[in-house]
Amino acid sequence: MRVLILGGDGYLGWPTALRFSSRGHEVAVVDNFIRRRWVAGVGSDSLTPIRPLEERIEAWRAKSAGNEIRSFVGSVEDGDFLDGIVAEVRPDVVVHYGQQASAPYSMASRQKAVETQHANVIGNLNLLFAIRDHVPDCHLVKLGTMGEYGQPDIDIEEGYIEIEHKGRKDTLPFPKLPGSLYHCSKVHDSTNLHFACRTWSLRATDLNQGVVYGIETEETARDERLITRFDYDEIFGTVLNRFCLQAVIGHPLTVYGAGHQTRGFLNIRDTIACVELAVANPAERGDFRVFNQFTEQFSVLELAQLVKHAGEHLGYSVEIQHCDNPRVEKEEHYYNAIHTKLLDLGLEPTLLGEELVESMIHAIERHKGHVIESSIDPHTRWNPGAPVQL
Ligand code: USQ
Repeated sequence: MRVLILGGDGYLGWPTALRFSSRGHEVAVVDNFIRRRWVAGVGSDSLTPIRPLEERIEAWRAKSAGNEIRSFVGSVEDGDFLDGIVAEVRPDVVVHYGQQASAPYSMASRQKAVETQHANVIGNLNLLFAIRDHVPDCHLVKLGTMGEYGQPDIDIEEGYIEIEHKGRKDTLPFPKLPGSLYHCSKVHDSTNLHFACRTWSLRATDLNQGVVYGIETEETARDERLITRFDYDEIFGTVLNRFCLQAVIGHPLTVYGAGHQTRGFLNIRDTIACVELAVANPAERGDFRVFNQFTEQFSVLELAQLVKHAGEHLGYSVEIQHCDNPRVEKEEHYYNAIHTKLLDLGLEPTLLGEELVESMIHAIERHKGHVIESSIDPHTRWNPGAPVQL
């Protein structure tokens, strides 16, 4: 297959490119390196020393005995650029990771909120038109987020819910309660994708992914030059990655508020497995499929306790600190999200346990000299006008 990966220089995009290339597919990646610049702009850097894209691609060619990955440098927000690439590559599959993926970034200022929604919504829209005009049979695999649903007081279904209302019944998109302006952008994307599938008979799978953790995949572990990025700062780091790093450098674990916020989580290795499964089992023409892509639910406090336990087992002294919650989010809530569709396709989850946390801690130890500690504590408040709760 010809596989086009948007955001192919990123945390998940790069390992995905390696996986499809290792399976013998023709892979092309698009990236404008904005994630590298965004992270530098908030005063941080990837913990892992990632190489420039061309060096990574060269290292992969050497390691894989000649596999080529084509690269295109530019922004998905540039509709003519993206249109030209889709016309040239004629992909069978597009995997779209090329977005601003941080909730705190989108809440930091008006400019950053506008930048997020523009990058995400316009980039996705440009892609839908390019697919319609050049490769209408192509399967679009788009990264969505579990955060589109929020935390309603009912079970969360996979994309759709059957509703009975005033004696009539229909199956409709599950209601959305996004938790940040970033999450709102993903809701807008889902609406546009669904519309494009209904109107132009495109085929798309929206992977509503939970919070990803982990540092390496089968392919990135094959050579130091193939490593993927690992963020731990307050804006771009996700919670379990942050806690593991905090344990290693002796920083108290930053639990926001009570810590009973519950989310779906998955290992980076499972992200790649889920994308492979979605690609191997494409949506039908006209079908907008939604998969809830996570393997286990945890509260933030449960994760902190797990990291404390694993860290102490390795000889670290680990303190859990309940900070004033910089976000506006429920800290006590019901949470039960259905996630059977990927399991039905054959996903074998990598379950989180102390051993896995210890292996992450060991991987972090190798790079701890690069940590920029000033980027860790939370400063980005969802509602800067509200009084701080101490
Ligand atoms: N949290 C802490 N302490 C921290 C960092 C976070 O308690 O140091 C809490 C947050 O308040 C939140 C939870 O942990 O309740 C998750 O936060 P996160 O920063 O790990 O993840 P989030 O902002 O939700 O976003 C991440 C990815 C995003 C993806 C989303 C999936 O950055 O791209 O869409 O996870 S989901 O959470 O299911 O919406």
